[in-house]
This record gives sequence, C-alpha cells and structure tokens, in this order.
Amino acid sequence: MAIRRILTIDNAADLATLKKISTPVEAVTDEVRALMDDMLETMYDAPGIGLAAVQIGEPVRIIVMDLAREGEEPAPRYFVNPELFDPSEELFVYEEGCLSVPEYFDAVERPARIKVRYLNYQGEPVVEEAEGLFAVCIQHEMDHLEGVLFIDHLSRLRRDRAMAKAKKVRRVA
Ligand code: K1U
Ligand code: ZN
Repeated sequence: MAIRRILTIDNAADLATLKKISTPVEAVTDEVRALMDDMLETMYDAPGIGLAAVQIGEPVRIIVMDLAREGEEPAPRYFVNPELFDPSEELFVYEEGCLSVPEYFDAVERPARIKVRYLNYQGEPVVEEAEGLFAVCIQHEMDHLEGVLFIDHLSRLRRDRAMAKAKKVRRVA
C-alpha cells in the first residue's frame, strides 16, 4: 500500500486531470484492489471521508469512503463502476469540503436520498439506498467521476474564492 499525492485545483495540470470523465473498470482484479488499497490509505492520511481515483491521477470509476466517526471501528467501503438512480425530490444542504480544494467549505444542495448500484471490493454487485452523510458523500464522489467539483455547484464569486484559497494554501505550504 502507498500514500499517493492528491491532485489540487491550484495546479493547472492537476485541474485538467480532475476535469476528466473517468472510464469504467473492466474487472475487479488484484491490480484494481491494489489501487483501492492505495486510495484508502491516501484518504485516511489526508484525512478525508471519501476519495475518487481521479483525485490521485487515475481517471477510472472507483470511489472509496469511510464514514465511521472518531472512536468507532474503521468501516472502509469500496465502489467500483457506481451508478446513482432514483433520487428523492426532497433536498438536503450540507457544508461540503474536498481534498482537491484545500481548506474551502461551502453549502451544496443535493437530493436527500439516492440509490447506488456498484461492484464491491470482491467484484460482487450491490444495490443500496444512501441517506444523510452517505448520500452527500456518494453524490460528491460521483461528481468527481464526471469531472465535476463541488465548487462547480457554486456561484462564480464563490468558485473564485475557493481557487484563491487553494492558491494561498499552496504558497504557505
Ligand atoms: O472527495 C473528497 O475530496 C473527499 C471529501 C468528501 C466529502 C466531504 C464532505 C462532504 C462531501 C464529500 C472529504 O473528505 S473533505 C474532508 C472532510 O470532510 C473530513 C475530514 C476529516 C474528518 C471529517 C471530515
Ligand atoms: Zn472531492
């Protein structure tokens, strides 16, 4: 397992990669599982609660997530070729963050509940309903697979603020 560099929007080459549409995974092989292991380790190190493969420079349709709270047992989850369907009409607003948009948080409105179909770590098909933080996080990560960042849901002014913050963070680091 390895901790990989997370791409950030202040770097033009990174941003170009983050804008790519990720390609489907053909089969859940040991190579794919090794990538998922790296993603999880990178996410825990950041730290974050979710990560899409494109955020470490691999534009393939894989997401990892762990929504366990501090003090709880780790609960890693792996989503290969995820698809969302049946969104609720009810909406939910959450103050989102993104490891590729350092130190910027802002409110995004999304469906409160949604269903997700995917292959798990073993390559088995799973369907489940997401709500609460799970619904927020899976929709945020699915956006990454389409080359969309959470700041793309915001006004131009707020997007510019996020970019300015990312550039400032980079200068200080
Ligand atoms: O996609 C990403 O960049 C990861 C992102 C996931 C996410 C967070 C909040 C709403 C939607 C999606 C993060 O993990 S940002 C960091 C974060 O939220 C966090 C970090 C440590 C502890 C708790 C939360
Ligand atoms: Zn993100």
